[in-house]
Amino acid sequence: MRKAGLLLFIILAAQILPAQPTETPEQKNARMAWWKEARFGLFIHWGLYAVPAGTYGGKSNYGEWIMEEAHIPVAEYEKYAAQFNPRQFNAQEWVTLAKNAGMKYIVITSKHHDGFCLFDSKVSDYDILDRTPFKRDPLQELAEACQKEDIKLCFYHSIMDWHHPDAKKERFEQYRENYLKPQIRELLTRYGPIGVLWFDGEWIDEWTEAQGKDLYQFARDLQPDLIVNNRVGKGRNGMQGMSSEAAAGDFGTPEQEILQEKSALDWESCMTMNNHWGYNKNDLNYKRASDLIWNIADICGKGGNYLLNVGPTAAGQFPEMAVDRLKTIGEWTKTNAEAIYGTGPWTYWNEGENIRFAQGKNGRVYVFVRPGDQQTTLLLKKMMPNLTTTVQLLGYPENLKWEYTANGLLIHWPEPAKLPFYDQVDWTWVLSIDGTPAPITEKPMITLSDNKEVQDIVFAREIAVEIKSVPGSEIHYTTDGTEPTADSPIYSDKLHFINQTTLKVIAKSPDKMISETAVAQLHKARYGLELESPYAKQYAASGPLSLVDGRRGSTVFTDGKWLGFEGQDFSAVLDMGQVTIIEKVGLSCLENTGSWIFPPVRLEAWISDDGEHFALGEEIKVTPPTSTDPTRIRTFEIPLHLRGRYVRLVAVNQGVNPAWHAGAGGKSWLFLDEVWAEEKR
Ligand code: FHN
Repeated sequence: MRKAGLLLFIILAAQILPAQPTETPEQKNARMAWWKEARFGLFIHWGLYAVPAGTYGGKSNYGEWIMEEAHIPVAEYEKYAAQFNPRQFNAQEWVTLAKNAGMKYIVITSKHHDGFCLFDSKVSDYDILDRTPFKRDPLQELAEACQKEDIKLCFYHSIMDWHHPDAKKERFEQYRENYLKPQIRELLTRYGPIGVLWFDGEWIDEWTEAQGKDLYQFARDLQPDLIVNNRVGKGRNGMQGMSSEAAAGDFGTPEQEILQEKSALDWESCMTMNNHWGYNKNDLNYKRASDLIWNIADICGKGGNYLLNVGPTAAGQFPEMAVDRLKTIGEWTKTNAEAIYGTGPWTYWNEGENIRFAQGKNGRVYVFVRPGDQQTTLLLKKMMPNLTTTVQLLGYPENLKWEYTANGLLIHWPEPAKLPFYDQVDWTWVLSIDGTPAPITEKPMITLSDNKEVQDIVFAREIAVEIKSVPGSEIHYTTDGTEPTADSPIYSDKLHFINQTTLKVIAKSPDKMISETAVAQLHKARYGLELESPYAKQYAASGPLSLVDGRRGSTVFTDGKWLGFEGQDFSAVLDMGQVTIIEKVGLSCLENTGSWIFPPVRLEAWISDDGEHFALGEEIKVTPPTSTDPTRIRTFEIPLHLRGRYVRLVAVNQGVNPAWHAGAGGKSWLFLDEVWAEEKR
């Protein structure tokens, strides 16, 4: 009886206790060490979408989303599999190109959103072995080549799946338990040690943070040393990519962007070389190698990793323009390896726009410099030399001359023709210096009278700001956007503004270096505006006055410039300040139906002299979209030529997504930025 009781206790305990003891920070750091050291990896988006190569139905701007964006029926899309026969695929060649570029790991799409598996899955026949004439497992061949070249093999795997019939709504649990997790098991038990599982497509309504935590643990139980990105759960903050530390996943994933400042968190910026992740034969808009190199420098200064993407062709080759850039990058990483791998953020991460710092384990500070053409000297204000300081330029045979002046460390630059890579445009050179951080005055803070910090604000008629700094420091400022210096006006009391202003402020304590510059953009609203409809807090821009600050949102709906209205009409009253002839009113909105963002179905303009009694001036109807077209910004204007002081602008939301839409019946969004009224000149 006792034995049975003990056995029962062990079984019950196994169900309750976590599969693995909670990892200590030291254990996590040990697990992440190779990844942090690696700094630079290759992203590969490869699949059936390489067959149409971006073109379908007379349009040619597609990438790996072609099945969704071109509304290709599943049965038709599946036919690409019979054409997918990458005879020129050579795993060794791909791995060698990555290694010679200085990349230490490769993340390849084992399955993207289209559901096609680039490996031989036993839980599906929608894979490269069963559906294509290729009959080989490229992931197996890559695993062998990566092992041979000491490159970490990693997999990108999409949670979202447009092909599997269960991957939505009430049958999603069956998909997750009987398909998604079994495939993760295949990927983690068949190809040897895997460096990273890079999840994506987590934004779907069916996926939850709890499922993410479960999938994270499921994967780590299969390979305890595995690293998993933060898209395994729902913690990601849009394309900015970072999440709270409590969220599932080991690192943040900024996409097509780099963090604004250094971060002590683990993060990796993923970017394309051109404008598409998947191969688009018409997209020749590749970034310059020197710009891709500067991204590495910028990321080194901010303590992150760089995952740079290539979209191979259906024949199995990297596009020539991608190969060209990988080779140039490789020359740079080879020369500057000691500044890239295993370094971390220094005390300061930058000095202006064209200097980044990184700290080496050897105590030396690396300075990434992207100078102008006629560079003869370089002034570093944030670094103090020692008596024995040497300044080396990596790849250059002699130490550089320097002197320490009142303004900082002045370094004499070699003659251009003597520089390594001197013929490259906008090149990044790297210095190695055994200097120490110069003491710097703490950055001042620009606040409103309620002590709320101001960085970017819209005001109606006037605004007053105060500047706070460390006691004993002198505060200097400019209001024309120029950089303040010790010769700029001294701040003594509250500043008042009635016009658009860029306020820049520095502080200077005795025996310390001038502080970083604090900047506040003060935007004056072009009109009085009273917003009459509630907007979503997660799409609030800088508040209602963002609609009349003259700045427009981009096509990225998460850029912080748009006001979002979920299932809600928009209504606001513009105050022209006096009775006048109002020629027209207008607004700009975002159309991104893939993200449930639709244009209004009707616009109305109502006029009033007193702000109380309004009469309908004009209304226009808008034809709703009938398909998911590329994201665009749309502008609408209503001609009025009417006398009045106030104009109420109403934009009627279509309410719910139309029947043709993947999210049919869901609440439609209105994203608006900039509403305006034009007076008779
Ligand atoms: O939808 C995907 C996209 O196709 C691509 O895979 C990128 C790469 O990170 N991730 C998603 C968009 O955020």
